[in-house]
Amino acid sequence: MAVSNAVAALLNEYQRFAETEMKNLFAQDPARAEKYTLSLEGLTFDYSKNRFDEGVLQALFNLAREHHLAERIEDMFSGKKINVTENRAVLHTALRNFSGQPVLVDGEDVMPEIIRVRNKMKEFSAAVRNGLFRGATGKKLTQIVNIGIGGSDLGPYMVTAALKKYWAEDISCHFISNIDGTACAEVLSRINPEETLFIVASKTFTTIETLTNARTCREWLINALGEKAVANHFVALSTNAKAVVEFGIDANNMFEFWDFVGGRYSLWSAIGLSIAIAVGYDNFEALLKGAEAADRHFRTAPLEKNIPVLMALLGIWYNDFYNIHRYAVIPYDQYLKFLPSYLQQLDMESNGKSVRLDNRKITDYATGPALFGGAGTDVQHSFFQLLHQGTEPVPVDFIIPAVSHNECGKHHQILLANVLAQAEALMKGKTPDEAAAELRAAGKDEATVEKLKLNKSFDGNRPSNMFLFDKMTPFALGMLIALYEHKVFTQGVIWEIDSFDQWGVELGKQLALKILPELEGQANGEHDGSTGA
Ligand code: G6Q
Repeated sequence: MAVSNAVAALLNEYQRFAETEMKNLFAQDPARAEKYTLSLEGLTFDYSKNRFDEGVLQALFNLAREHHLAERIEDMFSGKKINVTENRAVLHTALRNFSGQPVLVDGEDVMPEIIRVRNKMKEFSAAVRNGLFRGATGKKLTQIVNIGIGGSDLGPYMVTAALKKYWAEDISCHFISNIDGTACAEVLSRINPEETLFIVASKTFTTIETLTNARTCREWLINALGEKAVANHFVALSTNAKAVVEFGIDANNMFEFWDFVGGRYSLWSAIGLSIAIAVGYDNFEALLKGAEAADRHFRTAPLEKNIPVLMALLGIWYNDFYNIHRYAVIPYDQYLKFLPSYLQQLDMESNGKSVRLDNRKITDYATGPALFGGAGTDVQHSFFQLLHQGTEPVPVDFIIPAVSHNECGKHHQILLANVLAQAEALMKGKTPDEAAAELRAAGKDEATVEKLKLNKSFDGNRPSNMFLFDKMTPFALGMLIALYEHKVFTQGVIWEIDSFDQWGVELGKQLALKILPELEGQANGEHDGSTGA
C-alpha cells in the first residue's frame, strides 16, 4: 500500500507493538477473550488470540475507512460494475437475496430471473428425488455426476461433502473435473447408465476439460442406452445457451446463470444443482439463507463488530506489516475436509493479483497470501510441526462445531480438546526454561536437559481465530462460506485490486490449445528448447 496516513500510523503501531506477547495481554486483561469475541446466528467468532491491542485495532479500522470500505460494500451489493477489467457487476449476493428487494444491473431488476431459476431448480431437484423425472429406461436417477472444473466443481464438491449427513439415502454424488482420463474412468466404472444423471456445469461452456469429459460421458451413455437417452440423462448449467444446444443438450434441460456471477462465487446459482438434488431444495435454500445472514451482517454491522472485516484486517496486519504471506484453515470437522481447497481458489484466485485498479503494477506491497489446510486432527500429525516450530509464524483459522452429527463415544470431546489445545499452545508457547524444568521433573540429567531444552521449546505468540458453530447445518455452512467471500472482498478493496477477474487462469486455457495440435503432428510451434524437446 502506498504510505498513506493510515499506513504510516500502522507502521508506527507495528514498531510499538512488535515485542508484545499475546499471553501477557491475556494476563493483563481478564476480559480480553470476551471483548474480542463476536456472535452471529449460532457462530461464536473468537479473534482474541491475535497480535493486537486497541491501538492496533483502531489503526486497522482507519485503514478500512481510508479505503472507503463502507461505500465499496454498497457498490458491490447494489450492482455497480466493480469487476472493472471484465466490466461486470458482482452479484453472488443477489442469488441469496430473499429480502423481496430488487437488485438492479443497468437499471434492470435481476431478481425475477434469479427467482425463476431457483424455482426451476426446486421443481427439478424434487422430480429427480421423488422419481418423477426418470432415466430413459424408467429407472430412478440416483447417481448424480457433476462434470465441471474450478468454480464449476469446487463449490458443489465441497458443499455436498460437507452436507453428507443431509443426503437422500438412495442418492450418491460424483464429480469429474480433471482432464486426466482417470477422473472419468474411475467414476464411469462405479455407476450404472440407467440410473445416472450427468450435470454439465460450465459458465462459458467452452472449457476444454469439461467439454471433453462431457463428450466422453455422452458417448458412454449413448453406447449403453442410445442417442435418445441423452435428454433424460444430461442437463447443463451455464450462461451460454447457444453452446449448450450445440453440444446436444435440450434448452429445456438447461439451468441458467448470468455473467454477474463469478465462477468461484457460483455455488449459490444453478451451479448448486447437484447440492439441491443431494440434500433437497429446502436444505439448499437454508444454505442460501445462511449466506444471506452473513451478507446482512457484512452490510450493516459497524467495522468494529463486523466479522469478515476483522478477518480481513487481521490478515492484512500479518501480510503487509509482519510480512507473513500465508495462512492455514483447519476445520476440525471431517465433513469439511475439502473446505481448504475450496477456500484456496476463493482467496488465491481472487487476490493473487499484482495490478492495481488504477492500472499500476504493484511492486511495493504484498497482496493475497498462500492458503493451505486440512482436517484436524489429521494435520496435527503432519504439517503442524511447522506451525509450532517453523521459523515463521502461520496465522491459523480453526473451525469446529460444538455438536457433532455423529455422536460416538468420546470422539467429539477429544476433537474439541485438541482444537482448544492447539490454539492455546500456538499462543502461549513454551520457554526453554519451562522445557528444561519439565525435563528435570522427568528425571533427565543436565546434559540431556541442555541438549533438548531448545528442541522442546515453542516460541508461541502465534495467532489464530476460532470459529465455533453450534452445529454444521446447511445454514451454518452457507454463513461460513459467505464470511470468507466477504473477507476476500474486503482485502481486495484495501489492496486496490480487482478480486473478481482471473486472467491468470485464462492463460492456461489458451496455451494448451496451442500445443495440442503440435502434439498431434498437425502444427509446428515456436518454443523454447526445453518445451520443444
Ligand atoms: C473461477 C474461474 C475458473 C472457472 C473454471 C471453469 O472463478 O473463472 O475456476 O470456474 O475455469 O469455467 P467454466 O465454468 O466456464 O467452465
